[in-house]
Amino acid sequence: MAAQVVLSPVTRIEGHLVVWTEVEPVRQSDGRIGHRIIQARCQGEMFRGFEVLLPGRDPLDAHQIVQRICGVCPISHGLASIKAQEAAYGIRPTRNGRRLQNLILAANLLQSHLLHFYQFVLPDYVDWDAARVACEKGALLAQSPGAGRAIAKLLACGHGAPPTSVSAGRAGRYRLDPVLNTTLAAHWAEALAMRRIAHEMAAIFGARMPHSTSLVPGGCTQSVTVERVESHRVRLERLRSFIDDIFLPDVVALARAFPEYWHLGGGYGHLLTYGSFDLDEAGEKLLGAGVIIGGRWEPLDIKAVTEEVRYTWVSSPSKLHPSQGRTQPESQKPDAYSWIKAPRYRGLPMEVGPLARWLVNYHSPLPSPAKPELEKLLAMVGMGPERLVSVWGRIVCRALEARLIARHAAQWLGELEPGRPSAQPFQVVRNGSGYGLVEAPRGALGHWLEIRDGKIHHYQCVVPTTWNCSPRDDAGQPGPVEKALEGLELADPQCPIEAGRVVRSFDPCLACAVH
Ligand code: NFE
Ligand code: MG
Repeated sequence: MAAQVVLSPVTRIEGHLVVWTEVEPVRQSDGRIGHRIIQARCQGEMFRGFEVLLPGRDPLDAHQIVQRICGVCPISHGLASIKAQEAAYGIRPTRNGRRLQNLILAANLLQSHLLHFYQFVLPDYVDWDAARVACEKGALLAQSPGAGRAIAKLLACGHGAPPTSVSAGRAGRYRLDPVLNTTLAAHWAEALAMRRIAHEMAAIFGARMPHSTSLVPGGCTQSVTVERVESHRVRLERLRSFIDDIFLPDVVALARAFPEYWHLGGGYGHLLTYGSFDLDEAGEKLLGAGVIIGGRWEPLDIKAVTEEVRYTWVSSPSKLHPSQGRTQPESQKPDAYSWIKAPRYRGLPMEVGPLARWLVNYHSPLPSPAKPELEKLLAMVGMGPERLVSVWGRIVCRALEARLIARHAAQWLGELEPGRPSAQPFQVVRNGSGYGLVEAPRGALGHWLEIRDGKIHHYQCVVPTTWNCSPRDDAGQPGPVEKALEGLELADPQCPIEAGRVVRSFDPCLACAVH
């Protein structure tokens, strides 16, 4: 008989996501009775209304206002808005301006990727109580003095325990050996310090974090000085050594300890990316744009994006392209179950995020730095590329990406030209339109803007978590996270940690999703 298992709240980040699942009993390989998820529904529980409050305002306020969609990925929203404005005003950033925009976005992305693995993923796998006990007893000090010292320091400085997962403390669900368990717990704390460094890097050129005040259409108002470049460089070097020596090895070690998650949480495998980090005026990207549908690479067609709303609490029409999209809240709509819209690409639910960026580039006919990096990683963990559409695939691609972006950030920093202009002069047009596509840490982000009589007339955002956590569409097709949960077995429905691990591998941010 089917029963319901509800995860709420699911995320350890902004916003409220509830996952409703229907489960049926199933006999597990060890003979015990577990439960299998038959179907899942993602519910975004709140309404934000940025698309409603922007019309009527000065277009130059847009990139400030939209950064408030999120404190975790504000730079992505700011840049999507700036790119939409640059298209409307007919300008491009200066060389310094483009590199500064890249560097601020890169710092924000590195901060976010560390946050995801250490603060959101680890509490699902690390037994924090065991780490604390090991540390208090001093039992591990002899085996791993570094880990023991880091934990002792952490407890002494009052950070306390990380937020517990829905299932933390349940015996038998954790299986890391004590040294690795304690080491990862210590890195949880070290990652907090690394994230502060990343925020400082973003603030050096972004003027403040979160919510930069220096980003403008055409570049950045912060000038390039030798002092700023050096101040950024020392921080980036520190961050790079943490990413190379600790982050990536930690991800691989955790994946080795829980190898079944290479086979769990896959879903459709339809992937979409707009391409990330502009390398030149012509629009060449570090990681290219594209989609994968049914295992095959295709070029991106931005006209194929629509948003469906049959199950969303809005009364506006369905299947509109975002340049025409509307957001009219309707909390009493029959059958609707989420404030999140359902973006679709040619009618298909698409997963976005680091996995999409890396696998699209891996299968792309064009050269990409993602190919050799992924090849090496897959050889190291002994998996084929087909295993990447999984919990570990998402997490491993995020770590590889952190390493690649940090490396390129060092190059962009070296290419800055002190004394040269960081921004392009421009005029706000009285009438015009444009859209801006960015890869946010969590995936493809688009802002569509129309200006009439010098004011914002129309503004729509289609956001990474809107794609991933979308509800069913008009045809009843589940969203990517809903699909990834289908068939997943839960050992104990009172403690659905397997479902938490799958959902959190997408790194959902609900404040962004409902914007
Ligand atoms: Ni609130 Fe965001 C990112 C964006 S996710 S974190 O990354 O855009 O939907
Ligand atoms: Mg929207």
